[in-house]
Amino acid sequence: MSSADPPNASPDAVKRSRYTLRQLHLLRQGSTATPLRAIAHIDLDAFYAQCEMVRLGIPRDTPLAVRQWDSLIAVNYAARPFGITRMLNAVDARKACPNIVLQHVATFREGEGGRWAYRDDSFRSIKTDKVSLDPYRAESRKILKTMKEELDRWTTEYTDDEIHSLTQGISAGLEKASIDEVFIDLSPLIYRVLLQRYPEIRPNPHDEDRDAELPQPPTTAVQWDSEDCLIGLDREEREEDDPDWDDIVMQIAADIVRSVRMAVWEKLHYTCSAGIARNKMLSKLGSACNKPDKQTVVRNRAIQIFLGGYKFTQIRMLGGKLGDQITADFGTEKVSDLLKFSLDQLRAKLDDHTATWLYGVIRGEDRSEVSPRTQMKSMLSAKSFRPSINSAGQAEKWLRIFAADIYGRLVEDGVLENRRRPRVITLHHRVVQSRSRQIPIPGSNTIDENLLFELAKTLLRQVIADGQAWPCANLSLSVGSFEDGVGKNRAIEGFLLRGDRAKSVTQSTSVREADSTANDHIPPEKKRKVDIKRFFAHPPPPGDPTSIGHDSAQHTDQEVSNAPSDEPEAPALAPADVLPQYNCDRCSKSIPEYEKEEHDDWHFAKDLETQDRQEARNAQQQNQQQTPPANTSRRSGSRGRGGRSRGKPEKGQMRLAFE
Ligand code: DCP
Ligand code: MG
Repeated sequence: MSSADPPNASPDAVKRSRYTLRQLHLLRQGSTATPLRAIAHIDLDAFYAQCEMVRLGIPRDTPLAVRQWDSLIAVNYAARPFGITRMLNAVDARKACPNIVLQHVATFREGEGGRWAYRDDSFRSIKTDKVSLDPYRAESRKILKTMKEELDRWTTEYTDDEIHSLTQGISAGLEKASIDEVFIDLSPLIYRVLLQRYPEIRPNPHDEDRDAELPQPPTTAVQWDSEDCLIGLDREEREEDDPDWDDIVMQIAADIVRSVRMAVWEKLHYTCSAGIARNKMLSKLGSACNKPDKQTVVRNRAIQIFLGGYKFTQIRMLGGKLGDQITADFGTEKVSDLLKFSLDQLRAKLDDHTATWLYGVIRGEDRSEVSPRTQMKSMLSAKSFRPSINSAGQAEKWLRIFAADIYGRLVEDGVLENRRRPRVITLHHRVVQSRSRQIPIPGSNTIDENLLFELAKTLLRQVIADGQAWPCANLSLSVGSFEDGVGKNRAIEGFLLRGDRAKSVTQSTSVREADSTANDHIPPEKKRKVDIKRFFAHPPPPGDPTSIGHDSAQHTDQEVSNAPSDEPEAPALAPADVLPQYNCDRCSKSIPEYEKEEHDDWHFAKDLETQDRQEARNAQQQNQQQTPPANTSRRSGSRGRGGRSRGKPEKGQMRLAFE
């Protein structure tokens, strides 16, 4: 097969796909512009409950719920048939299921230092204890690591040398969305597998028309695993039709996700559910459809029927006032009803941007990116007091606990490796109304538990000196305004560079850190010469202009600053001497001719992304203008078909902060 095959040459000619070569190759960079994208959303089943089952070795068929004081915050699947939900309290849960295990979360305890522990009497110790989520965060980290390892295994196992050179440095992007859920952009990984399975689609400099439809894949049926839950096809589609490239992509995605879930089960004994679809919105709705321990595939040809069953108010951003307004304007909450309105009809009642965005969303369009670099902006540790506290001594005991809690989380965040550190510490306290005071964290000090405690005490003294400290009903400590440290900068360089060069930067910078004095004596000219030699030793990998070519030369300064100073030097050879160059009109970069197609694709994808982002921003602004802050919570959206509304926190229960 090649794109040189004439399209529609004769009735017997190769059947054409609905996708183009360009759309297929955009998978390589995980571009949001291709309809062939594959995104997975994986959500742990009854997460905190599973953590306790694993920790305590409790069999899966034993009903268990995790309690926080009298409330339930997680209910395992064995307990759910008894009607136990997070809405029940511990006493009612016990009535409904006398054999249920009610495990209290771990707590910090006033006066017992800064260490959390599981305690038999925590449930009646709300006055002296503070919840710790550390055990669940630790499990979450292990699960994430296992998922990454399994994805890496796919990256390394399923590539021959040619594919390696075509796809070097690219891998699946993973975004941690909360303590128990991740999004994975599988597109780059699937691209590798496709090239492996179908050598005929490997990039070819003679591909003339990249926008012509591809031939259909050389297969007549897709082998789905019997465990996969497939959403039925839209009305006009038929299962017996030959698969197109999107079906193949989804099937590979399902294989990868199944193996990731299996790895988590085999290594750590957690089950999780997944949704697989062409974007984040659809995959998230999908993962909630068949819980527990199942994966749901929303094929492109099934999107309309799938979404048609939802209320649009269940879709992200439509849960608040905007959703209410649309319901009132169009007299329905159903996606299927709204689909009957043309774009012009939507525009008649909504502003242009909202109308366009809504028109796309209910048709399953969502070009939001999976962004692996999401980071916490602040960390907070808090406690409410009933009755209020009245002395510095009492407050200080809690400050010690807050300092320990926050420090533990800073360590997880890489403060010891100097990846990131907070610059500001704030004490919040409530007497009648909430107030806060903050001070900078001195940059010269190593951050540890004691430093945080001392700074917190300083803030407390200031609050007391203000004369408005008691009776205190709520006290909390937070750190924020994070700055990146040396370690983090290195990680970003590794992210921006690709493949072997990224590896060599990472390796070399770590050497430099370990032996920085040894490198300091290398004179600048020496560093530059070695730099040029290394940089041109291999042609730069294809890809986006922000990560390759000229820009990356500046990174190579670091790459070479570790080169032994007595290393013999090869003559510098510029790529322009050996490869025909192409000058891009759009970004004025000069790149090797053979990368032109991919470079054009990059611009094409970026343009679409910019346009999407603008549309999303407009829709968000519109939503914010109409939605009061209380409704903007991550948890305000519902979980989809058969899903449970998160609603308000249960009585007596604080909404817990997620990462
Ligand atoms: N959580 C909480 N309070 C809430 C909601 C959730 O403390 N109001 C915690 C406990 C959950 C964890 O967050 O175990 C993950 O939340 P999910 O909504 O994913 O719920 P589960 O994982 O418990 O169940 P599911 O199988 O429905 O995902
Ligand atoms: Mg969950």
